[in-house]
Amino acid sequence: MRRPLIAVLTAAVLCSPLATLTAHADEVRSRMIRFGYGLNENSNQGRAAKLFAEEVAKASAGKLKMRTFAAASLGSDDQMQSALIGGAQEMMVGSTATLVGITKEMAVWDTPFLFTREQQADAVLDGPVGRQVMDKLEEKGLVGLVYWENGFRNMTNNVRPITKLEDFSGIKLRVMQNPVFLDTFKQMGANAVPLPFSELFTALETKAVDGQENPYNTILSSKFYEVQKYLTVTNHVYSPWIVTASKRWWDGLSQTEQKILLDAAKTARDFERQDTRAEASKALALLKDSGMQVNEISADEVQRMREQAKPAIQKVIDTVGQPLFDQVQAELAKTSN
Ligand code: KDG
Repeated sequence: MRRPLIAVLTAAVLCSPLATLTAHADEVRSRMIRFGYGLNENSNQGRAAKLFAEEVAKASAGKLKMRTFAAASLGSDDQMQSALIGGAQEMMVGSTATLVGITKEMAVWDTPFLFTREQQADAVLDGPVGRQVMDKLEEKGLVGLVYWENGFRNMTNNVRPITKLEDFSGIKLRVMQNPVFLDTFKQMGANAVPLPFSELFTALETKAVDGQENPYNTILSSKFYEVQKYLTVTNHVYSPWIVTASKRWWDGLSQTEQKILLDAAKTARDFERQDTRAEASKALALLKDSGMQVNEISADEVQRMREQAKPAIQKVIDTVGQPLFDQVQAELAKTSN
């Protein structure tokens, strides 16, 4: 019996290379995804990682199995970044600051005093220039999905309360492995010591360094209050985290699999920002209860810090280029309206 023309045409299309591509575009295969991060499981970073994995499993009917690895168990941020580039690990969340050696444009987010409110950071990071900087990762073998929030960074140390610029003098201060942080705190008069986050608690405990700077949530979840006496509220930098994937691995995913991961990363981002902000004020109260001596640095002294940080800000401009720096400033100006 002659088959209707439509049946013949349908069969031809379904067996065509286009159909095969389309089928692959929709395919969701069983995969194990290793997602590494540096903070403890009981932290804002850990809670967001857990939700991310749950959302991925839910959206893929359990086919995409994301296993989360806390406390730098897969390595420090820079080690995990290398593992993603080499294809030895699929995904991670970590600091943008440690990516500067891979993609120099990431340094723009380390600019001292760039943001003064979280809402400014959300608008700029989730806007066109945040995406533009993230896309620069691809040429180095990484795919940026979304930014999460580490938060505004504050100073802790065991030598003295920081009440004025001169109090930084001589403090051995651990900083992230990043030239802007190194320059900023050298300008402040501290003896800046770059170390991976995974080595920080031991360095504080053994007095290899006197102090460090991180958001309240991190100071609490990493138990720095056990080895740090003074906490000074400086809010000197807003730190983003960034969720990244191995490009070598990502490019092998179907469009549906990529969309599942991106949508889940965005859901986890929105949760993580809310959780981080809600927990930050609680963390500060708990740090005070733990016996840390907390002080606010005056607006005049913050202004002196801003002045002192100008050469470091110029170094950011020299590193990322004036056009990108100006683009970020233009996006920032839109948020204040
Ligand atoms: O792995 C931990 C890092 O992602 C992040 O917390 C970086 O703030 C950071 C620091 O001080 O190293």
